Amino acid sequence: MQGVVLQGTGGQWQVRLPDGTTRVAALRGRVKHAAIAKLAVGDHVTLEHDDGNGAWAITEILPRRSQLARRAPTGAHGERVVVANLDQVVVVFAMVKPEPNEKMLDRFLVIAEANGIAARIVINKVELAPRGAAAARFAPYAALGYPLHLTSRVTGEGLEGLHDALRGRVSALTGPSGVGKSSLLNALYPGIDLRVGAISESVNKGRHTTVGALMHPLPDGGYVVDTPGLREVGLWGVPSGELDRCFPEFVPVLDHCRFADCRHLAEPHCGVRDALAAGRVSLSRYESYVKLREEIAETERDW
Ligand SMILES: Nc1nc2c(ncn2[C@@H]2O[C@H](COP(=O)(O)OP(=O)(O)OP(=O)(O)O)[C@@H](O)[C@H]2O)c(=O)[nH]1
Ligand SMILES: [Mg+2]
Ligand SMILES: [Zn+2]
Repeated sequence: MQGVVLQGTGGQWQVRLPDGTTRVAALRGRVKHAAIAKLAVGDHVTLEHDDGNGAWAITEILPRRSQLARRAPTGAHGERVVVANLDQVVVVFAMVKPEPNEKMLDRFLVIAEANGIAARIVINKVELAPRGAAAARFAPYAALGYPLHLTSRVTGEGLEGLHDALRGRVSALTGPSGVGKSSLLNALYPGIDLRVGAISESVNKGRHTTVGALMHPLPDGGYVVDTPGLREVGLWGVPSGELDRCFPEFVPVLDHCRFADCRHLAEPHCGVRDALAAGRVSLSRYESYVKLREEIAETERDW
């Protein structure tokens, strides 16, 4: 029997079967040693009923199509997978209350790009800003190829498009507190009460085992992943030399750089800086690159 891991705490994993029911299962001894640090929410697993004690055991982890990993807790080695088999990262900001932050947006987009996961952008509370303001401000991101949803929980604008984008996919919703992530999900799925954020906090509280993420099945197919850890995922494991590839508008000009290992900071004959001077790369995005590059340089040695 196969299922999807919805959550895990202290070696007990909640696994959802194709019929929608869930079982609590533990890793079988033989799998355990190799896989204990690797099994993650979102994994597809095979389950067996142990004849001896009637418990369910996870006997196999099926190959992943993607994963988000973060640095292991202090004192432990390597990385921890936060969520497996994610189809997309949905970055949510509000037009006002709180104000959107492009630097933070760029950070989330880079995390998605670095992990080979598609990203889309939701700008909520658009009814609080002058008409057209959100579209104008975020048009550069749409031009980069990131699907852009302008939504309002109050007027219902954009909700249908967002619903279509979530249907049948495994999505991680992320973004600052108060932008309306829970409100949007509750509007799209009445009665489901996802409490994105709230659930993870209460589950984490008072326990020493870190809950990487929680998967919520959606009534019309797909899952929404609540990833308190997306911030911690950060830029862990992104080599500084690969950061430029996480900016889609840099990619076409990278082979214009004279040096193969160009950092695009002060080197002469740099394709990225030429594109910046020509207005084909925005200053805001370039600044994000420089800032993230510095951040990686500080932590890279610890990997
Ligand atoms: N005006 C307006 N207010 C909204 C809209 N969507 C949500 N809100 C309000 O914004 C506040 C925060 O919404 P939440 O859904 O709790 O925000 P969240 O992103 O889930 O926040 P955290 O759980 O803290 O991460 C609430 O008071 C909502 O009623 C909207 O489209 N327009
Ligand atoms: Mg919330
Ligand atoms: Zn360069």
